Amino acid sequence: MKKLILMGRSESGKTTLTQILRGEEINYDKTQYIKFDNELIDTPGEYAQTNHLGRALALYSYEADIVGLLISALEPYSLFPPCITCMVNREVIGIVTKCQAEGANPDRAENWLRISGCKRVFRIDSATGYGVNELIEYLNQ
Ligand SMILES: Nc1nc2c(ncn2[C@@H]2O[C@H](COP(=O)(O)OP(=O)(O)OP(=O)(O)O)[C@@H](O)[C@H]2O)c(=O)[nH]1
Ligand SMILES: [Mg+2]
Repeated sequence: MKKLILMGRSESGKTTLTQILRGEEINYDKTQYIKFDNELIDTPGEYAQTNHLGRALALYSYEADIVGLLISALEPYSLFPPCITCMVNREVIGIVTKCQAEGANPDRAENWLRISGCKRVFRIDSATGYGVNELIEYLNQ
């Protein structure tokens, strides 16, 4: 699998997605620091939510093959500015999480990710498994 780094606000579902991709049981585990393994880099939401820490994310992206920007379909606004993908020289994909949660608005979240520069956007729901296989196939290509 290509090495993926996940970025997005707290509660956007980064850690849950890493658990799904590793085939682990889902257990809530607040991310306190940037966590590396062979195929995944999980980051705390606070890095995306804090201006000076956000710059560190751009540097960490060079440890990965692909950058995943996450927005939950429940989020009321996007943290990612327009055209932010040019900050890194890695492929950047968008991942909309919580697509099947009550009140989800995946179209709005996908639109924000496209404005930020993501050419490819995956829609998933880690609670139901919706869309996860498509993402795994893509990472294995
Ligand atoms: N329904 C639904 N719930 C999800 C999904 N992804 C995550 N959750 C839930 O959302 C909450 C936060 O998920 P996390 O994966 O811990 O979020 P995170 O982005 O890692 O958050 P930080 O570690 O704080 O940055 C947990 O209660 C998850 O069970 C999803 O796709 N669908
Ligand atoms: Mg986390």
